[in-house]
Amino acid sequence: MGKYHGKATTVLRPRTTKEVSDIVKWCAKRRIGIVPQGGNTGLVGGSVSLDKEVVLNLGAMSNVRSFDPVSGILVADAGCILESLGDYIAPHNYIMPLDLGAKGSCQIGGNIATNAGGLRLLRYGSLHGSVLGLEVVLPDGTILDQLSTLRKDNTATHNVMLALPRFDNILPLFQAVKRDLGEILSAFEYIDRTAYDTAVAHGHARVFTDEEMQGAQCFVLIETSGGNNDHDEQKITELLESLLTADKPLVLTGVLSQSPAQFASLWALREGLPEALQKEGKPYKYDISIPIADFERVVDSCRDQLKSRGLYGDHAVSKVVGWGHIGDGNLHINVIAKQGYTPEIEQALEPFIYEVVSSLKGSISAEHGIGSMKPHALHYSKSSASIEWMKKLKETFDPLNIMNPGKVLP
Ligand code: AKG
Repeated sequence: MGKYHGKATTVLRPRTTKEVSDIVKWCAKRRIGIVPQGGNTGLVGGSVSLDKEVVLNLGAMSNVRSFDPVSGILVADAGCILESLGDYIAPHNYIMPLDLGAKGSCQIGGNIATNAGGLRLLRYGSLHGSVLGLEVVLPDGTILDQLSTLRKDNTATHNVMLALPRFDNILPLFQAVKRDLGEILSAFEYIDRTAYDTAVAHGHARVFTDEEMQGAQCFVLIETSGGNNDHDEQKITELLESLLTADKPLVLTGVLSQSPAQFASLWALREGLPEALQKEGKPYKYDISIPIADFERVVDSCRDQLKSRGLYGDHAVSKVVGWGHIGDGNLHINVIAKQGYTPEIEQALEPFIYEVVSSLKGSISAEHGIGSMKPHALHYSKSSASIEWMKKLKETFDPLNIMNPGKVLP
């Protein structure tokens, strides 16, 4: 994003837990701040040194320690890349219970540290629910070994992309899909029209013909992951048929992937949204949770807010787009500043967006975390009592405040 600029002069890349512990002990003794860093794919400046702290990069710790194909328990170093872990267990018919666009670079330690949400939260729940144990180096250098073990899953995946004539159809559609697919539904992703058009403009394969696109206001990408391929395929095919032949159809049209390549291509469009938008300018990113029914209205209100300040147009903000995970009420808003970040645009957006979120009793950080971007705004979605207890917890583990100072807490 080019938005956060680290000030570290030193990056350390330990290869073992013992080396991490030695580094932390050494820093604790001298009260040197440490910024733990995984794949550096975060969007809120959480893994960037704000004031010359040492960066402790886990990339050189990338061994799988063990995998038990019967229980499905995987024990891996913090620096293992999410996608590599997926590749490692795939021959045993397993998948990781987490998927996100950054999977080719992000690391499992960072995923767990931030409790990353991603595309399959709907099916597998919060990542922390899949973590059986951790080996942790505490801020005084002590190694806390709490590794233990997990469960089994074999999956068959399919996906379908649907074009909708209006946003208001999303909620009844989500209800119908949940009813018809039940437990095999693993993702239900929303993409607004501008986001879809941007992805196609930057090279993603178009899913619908020009004719089908007429009147399409938004899109939904649905994925199933069940245990029986024939059964799952039948269910998703029947779902599509019933949606297309309904008396009052909720969708204009839909495309069911017919091959692994097409399955991947539908996901590539969805996962490629951040990169496509980045090609158009500097993105202001808001990762919020609000009631699903308000997704479109909130994106529109951001655009109106910029227009009211004369900041909408090629001279300032060229696009305001929304997409997200319907199942979790998680909306990603990207505001594209064509000529770069400016204080005027930031002041128009903040605290405006945080106030809107607060009025809807939502969260200012659905899955990206607080990092260094949002500590000042934490009070919009956490009570002062919660913040006080968060501070007490932090003090308990890290009394010297050397672990990632300046992040999360105001
Ligand atoms: C997603 O696409 O699901 C993300 O978490 C990225 C959101 C963004 O780039 O604003």
